[in-house]
Amino acid sequence: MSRAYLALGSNLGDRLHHLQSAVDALGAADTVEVVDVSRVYETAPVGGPAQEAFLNAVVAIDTVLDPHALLALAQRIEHEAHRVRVERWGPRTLDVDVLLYDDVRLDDPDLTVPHPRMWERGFVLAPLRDVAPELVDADRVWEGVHDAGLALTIPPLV
Ligand code: GSY
Repeated sequence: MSRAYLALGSNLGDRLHHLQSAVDALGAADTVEVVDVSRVYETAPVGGPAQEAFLNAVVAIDTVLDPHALLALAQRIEHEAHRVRVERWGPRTLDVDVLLYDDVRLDDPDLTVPHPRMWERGFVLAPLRDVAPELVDADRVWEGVHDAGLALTIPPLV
């Protein structure tokens, strides 16, 4: 069993619903156990065209999937959210990114772990700190990253 952390993001449509659907889909997979979910953060968009604010969160999971199979599951969940992304870095219904997978380091054409830009992104680090406080400096603050006062639910074990 491996511990992995996934970043969720949405800035199109019912953003909280998209994040909760992703958590529920992870919980429904018999290869994944959802261990913890972060608070939900409203975050100013980083990069890309002018666009709406994101909701971001991080999910801690235990899984028997290898990193590539986990990426395939993440992409299936994005697809099932009817992911819309008109342009690169533009608005999207749902992003599910593999951040960390145990201590694995991977640099494959389709998957880099740890996620190559995660350590410079407040919208990733603030929620990651909720579920893995040992990984992120307790004193750090990030401009444009605020607790949205919304909560995600961990699906019950089946
Ligand atoms: O993969 C990340 C998608 N994304 C985001 C995001 O999730 N949150 C914020 N605040 N900005 C972003 N820019 C991109 S691309």
